[in-house]
Amino acid sequence: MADFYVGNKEYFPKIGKIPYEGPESDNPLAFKFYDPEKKVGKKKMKDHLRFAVAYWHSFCADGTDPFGSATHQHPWIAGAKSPLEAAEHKMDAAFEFISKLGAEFYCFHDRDMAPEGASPAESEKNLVTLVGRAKKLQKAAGVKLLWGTANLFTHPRFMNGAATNPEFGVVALAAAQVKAAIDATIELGGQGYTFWGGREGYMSLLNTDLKREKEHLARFLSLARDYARKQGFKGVFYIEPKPMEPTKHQYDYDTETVIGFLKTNGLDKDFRLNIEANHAELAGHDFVHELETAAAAGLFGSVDANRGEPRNGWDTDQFPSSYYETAQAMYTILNAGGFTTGGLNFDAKIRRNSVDPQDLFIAHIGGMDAFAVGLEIAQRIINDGRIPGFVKKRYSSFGSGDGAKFEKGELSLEELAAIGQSGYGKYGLTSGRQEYLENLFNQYLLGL
Ligand code: XLS
Ligand code: NI
Ligand code: NI
Repeated sequence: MADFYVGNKEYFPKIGKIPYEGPESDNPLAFKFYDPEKKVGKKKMKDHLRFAVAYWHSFCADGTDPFGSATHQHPWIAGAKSPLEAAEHKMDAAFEFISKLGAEFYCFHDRDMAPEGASPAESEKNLVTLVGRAKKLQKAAGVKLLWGTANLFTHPRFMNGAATNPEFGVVALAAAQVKAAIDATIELGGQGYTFWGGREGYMSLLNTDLKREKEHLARFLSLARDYARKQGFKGVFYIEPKPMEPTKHQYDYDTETVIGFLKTNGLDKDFRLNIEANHAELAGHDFVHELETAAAAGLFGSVDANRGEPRNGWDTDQFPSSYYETAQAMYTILNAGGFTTGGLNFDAKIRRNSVDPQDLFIAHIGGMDAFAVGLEIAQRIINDGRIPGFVKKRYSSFGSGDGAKFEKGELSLEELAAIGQSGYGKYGLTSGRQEYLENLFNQYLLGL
């Protein structure tokens, strides 16, 4: 068990590689359902699920909340002589954790990995140094980068926004940061690059030119896309919708809003959606609604896997645990063809009072098990065919004859009206059978 680490020092010495032990196991540090090599449908579990660890929550967050100070003692911080050295230790711990957990991917913000310097040039130099280390550790740990991003919300200079800041100078500074973060993502072989518009929105319309800010956002994203493509980036750009927090209103409110924005600005060829469960909830939607909406537009990309606390109105970022939700999500994802460049990124944090080193492992194990269960249920629903068959049949009147003509745009409103009148009294009272389908879903949930 000992000596299993990839950096210069072992930071989780009491914990070895997390094994799969099956549903009967009472070992909290083992998978009960996530069996990476197990085949589900045509692919292995690990290739369906493409789990990623979020650098920021797992290795940077320390339990601080608006009412209290840090509770998590990170052993990798102690003894470091400079912020850069602390970042190196943190990185060693991160890759040790990810490889012990057996996740294939990770995601990061520039500032999670490397400290801000005294100038943009120094910040970039710090990032380049840490990226060099990450490249080696990725190889040693067998871990890949799902996506990178720039933190354009923590520093005070971004208090009025980044790409949508009313001061041009700040927009330009944000560009310097994004350029460096794109370079880092390319260098690390990242399969995606994410934009989450933390402060791209407004606190009050009394001081905001909304039209101009949205145009600036579109311009900024286009420039970033063009730069990355010029540098040879082949991956996917993601927008991660969230309705609010920290702003009163974020321009990337929800999936439907982002689809409209991307299409309006000609960005829908390069950008897809990165959907976060907790953000869906804050927007007043089910997680599966957001997934289905993105998939319907052909713009589904990736997932920030977490859950909210339905009675709270903020981004609690808890680890996913509901089989009902993971099954619904995986059913939609499988129907959309599964992940290509995307994956399930645990944008989730352990609670402030989860202070044991093993809590971080246990949280991820639970999240991975929950999605493994969801995947198996979803595959069961597809194999059995009753639910998809029901939906297909429900729309079968569009499969031929006048219904098919309507779909192809071959009927005028007059023709449609005449067909309607001739069929009067024959249609409309077909049961949607929602309760039957919900009961079926519950049976699949129990594996019956
Ligand atoms: C915050 C977001 C953030 C993004 C990455 O609410 O979820 O963590 O995923 O910037
Ligand atoms: Ni997120
Ligand atoms: Ni979030």
